Amino acid sequence: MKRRILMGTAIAFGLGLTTMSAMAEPPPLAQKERYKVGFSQMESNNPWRIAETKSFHDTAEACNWDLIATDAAGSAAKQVADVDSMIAQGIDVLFLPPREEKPLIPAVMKAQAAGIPTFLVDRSVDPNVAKAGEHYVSFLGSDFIDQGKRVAEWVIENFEGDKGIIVELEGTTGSSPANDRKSGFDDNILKDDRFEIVASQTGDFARDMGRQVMETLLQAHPDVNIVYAHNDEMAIGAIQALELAGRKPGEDVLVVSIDGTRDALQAIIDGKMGVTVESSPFFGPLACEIMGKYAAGESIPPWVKVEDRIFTKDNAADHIDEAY
Ligand code: GYE
Repeated sequence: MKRRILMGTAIAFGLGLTTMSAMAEPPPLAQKERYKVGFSQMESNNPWRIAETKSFHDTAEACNWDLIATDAAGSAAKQVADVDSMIAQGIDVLFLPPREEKPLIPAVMKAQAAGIPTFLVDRSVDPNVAKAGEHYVSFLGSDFIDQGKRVAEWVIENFEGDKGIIVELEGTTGSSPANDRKSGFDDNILKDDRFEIVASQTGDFARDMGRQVMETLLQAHPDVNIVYAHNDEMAIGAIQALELAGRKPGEDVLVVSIDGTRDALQAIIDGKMGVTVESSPFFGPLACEIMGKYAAGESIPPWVKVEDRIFTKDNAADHIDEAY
């Protein structure tokens, strides 16, 4: 008898789950005076990440948050564990920049199962597995394909040589900005047959690795005259490698990238870098606004797109004081 009841429960529970997953939707957020907010940072090895974390801390007071912020130190596995620990601490809402597209999906799913609404910030997850409006509420961030496209268009317009020999420094393998900044750039630059990409390798979005990879690639491709880096940190690393090899960035090599850090704007002012398309790290205020709307029952689009500016020698000096 007891066994039968248990079995019945199991069947009903199983059915419940099937119906639930067919109509998956992100958990709601109650309207409250004060929220316990989780922010799971992936690493803190560059000024962009530090500016983003600071933006969340700066927002906490204005937005009435008790903020729990963690740092996964560059490990996707630790980032998943950090989210687990935040769930155990009873956060009301999760802001997650997933280091890589696939390994962070379990974190999104676990938060959903625990009834915690998740907003992805700055990077996304694989859209074939986890979906906005179902497993998480929304992705707040830039259009990375467009960023890569805008760099390509700028190079097509401003490169003065006959033949552009390009080395590409990719971001973290398996991350959404690395995937999309590559396709956005490659698809557009290769429409112009003056250009050839002779090497494309990851520098993990890090300055030091960008420098090391550039050193190696320079030996194999001494004729390179354009470097496209997926972020400013790797661009600065590449500039160091070029200078060490006796090259003159800005004169015999055009260096272009994405972000808008202080060092990149300074490199543009100094004539060593051509362009950086903005990718803003200041997500705190947007996070506060969108979470408030969600709690108030407003419908949130699956992608809250951030508009990006472009920095060149024409405006870098006007913006360096607000850079990070
Ligand atoms: O460009 C880079 C950072 O995910 C948009 O990650 C972000 C990128 C940003 O480490 O500097």
